[in-house]
Amino acid sequence: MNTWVKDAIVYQIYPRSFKDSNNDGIGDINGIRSKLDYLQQLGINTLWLSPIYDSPCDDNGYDIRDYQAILSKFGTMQDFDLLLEECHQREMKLVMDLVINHCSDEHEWFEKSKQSKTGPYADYFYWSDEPNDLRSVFGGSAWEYCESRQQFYLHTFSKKQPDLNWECADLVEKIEQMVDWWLDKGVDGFRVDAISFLDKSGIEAAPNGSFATEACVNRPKGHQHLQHLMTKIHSRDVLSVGEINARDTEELLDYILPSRSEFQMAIVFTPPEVEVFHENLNRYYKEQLKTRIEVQQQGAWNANFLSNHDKPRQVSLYGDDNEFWSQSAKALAVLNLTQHGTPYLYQGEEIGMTNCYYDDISDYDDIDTLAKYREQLALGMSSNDALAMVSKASRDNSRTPMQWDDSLFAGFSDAKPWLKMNDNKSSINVDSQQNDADSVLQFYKQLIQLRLNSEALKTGETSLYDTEDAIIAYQREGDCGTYSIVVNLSNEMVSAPHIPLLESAELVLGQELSEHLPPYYFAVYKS
Ligand code: TEU
Ligand code: CA
Repeated sequence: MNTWVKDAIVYQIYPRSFKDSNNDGIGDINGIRSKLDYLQQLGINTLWLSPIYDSPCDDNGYDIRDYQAILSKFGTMQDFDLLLEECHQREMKLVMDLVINHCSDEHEWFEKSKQSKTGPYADYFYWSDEPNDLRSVFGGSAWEYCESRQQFYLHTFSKKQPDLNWECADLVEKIEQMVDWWLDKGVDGFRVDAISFLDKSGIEAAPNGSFATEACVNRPKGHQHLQHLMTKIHSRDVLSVGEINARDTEELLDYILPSRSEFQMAIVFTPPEVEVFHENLNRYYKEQLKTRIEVQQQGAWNANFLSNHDKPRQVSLYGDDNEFWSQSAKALAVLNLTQHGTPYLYQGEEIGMTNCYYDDISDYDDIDTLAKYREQLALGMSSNDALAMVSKASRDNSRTPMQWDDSLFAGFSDAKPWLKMNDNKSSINVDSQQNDADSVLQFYKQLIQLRLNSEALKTGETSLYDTEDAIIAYQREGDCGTYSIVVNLSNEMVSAPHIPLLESAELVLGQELSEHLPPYYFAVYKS
């Protein structure tokens, strides 16, 4: 693995919501270019862009119509080339989002495949005369009938996202050519989307009513395809991170053990019903931490994150976006930036952006949210209850426009944004935190510098202290010393753990340990 990957601080940008440079209400590439100084001053050295390719945007770009063209609403290929050049001038890396489990039904490959059962594109997708009753992630059947071909095609996600057939050598060659084309342009790696489902051999035998994702998840040929593709990609000086559905540590290690030649690290998708609706998030988080430690002990690297474009905002999910908003945002930052592995920040987490609950379903955009809402109504739930339920886990919580200042559209745009702003933009925004020494933003800057300057926090050994539920405490040991991290991830006062090492350690961040730890207490000690 290239050393820069272990020094990376990755900042995920959801381009549609980051910064709108031409006032059409939609974020764009030139908007990102205008914020490179901000990102560099924050301490970011690597950007990951959610998809910017040409797309009908049924799933906001995760349905690609042309892998080698830029979505016109986001700008031009020339804009992209300038962004890439300006990142490199700043010694920042730029990682793209690679969506190759499926493409758009408007992609040329699908347009041609649906025209003929015998032509050169016939097998680029999964076609069936008599499909079973598999379910798609975004609701309804995972099979859609195509009049022109007189057959059904498989889509694990929306019907506008037909699954690509990785058993078709010609398709795989086309994908590898496209990947090489982006690498030749100088991009610095890929986050690879929904990549646990490439082997569809389990589909026929899948029980009726099961999700297509379950029928295809983490099967042998999927790994074989990945090893072939990723071996080529890793011949370059790149970062690779796979978005996977690992149901246990073994399935996770199958993707990230160096011996597997698949990914350098993984972002593990956790279904909302497991995380968002968990009854004790402290315990859930501690279990996650134990898995990370096991992964590290097995010799694998990992990706640390709390937020992304598919999850609610971390300060609302794990912290407290009300009484202890700032303290809990900082406590979560400590957890995200002091662990083994590459830390991933999601746009807006550095200023403590929160969930945004709309009071009308028509304000929501996300295909997944709307599908789940319809599903609940069909099950007989009232519209109010259905709205309350889906809004808690809605992916739109993390997609509200970035809050740059307290103006009408928060400095994101001069035009009405594509998605409703969060009302708290007047109090939570970059401008108001830039010159506030006690702000969440300034805290992130301090913490990022601490991490960048400490080998122990990047690659040091990790051991977990045995503490009661709300307290998460661990140490990171390296050649340059040992860091001890203590966090009270609750809104209650709790008794302090007894950690002898701290008696001779120096407080680097946070408050001195005392007999009782206040809500969302955090401390980083060095010894
Ligand atoms: O999300 C992946 C994803 O949703 C699946 O891994 C998950 O297993 C599924 O929801 C069932 O629980 C990625 C992108 O991050 C997301 O934004 C896209 O909507 C999705 O893939 C399709 O491209
Ligand atoms: Ca725009």
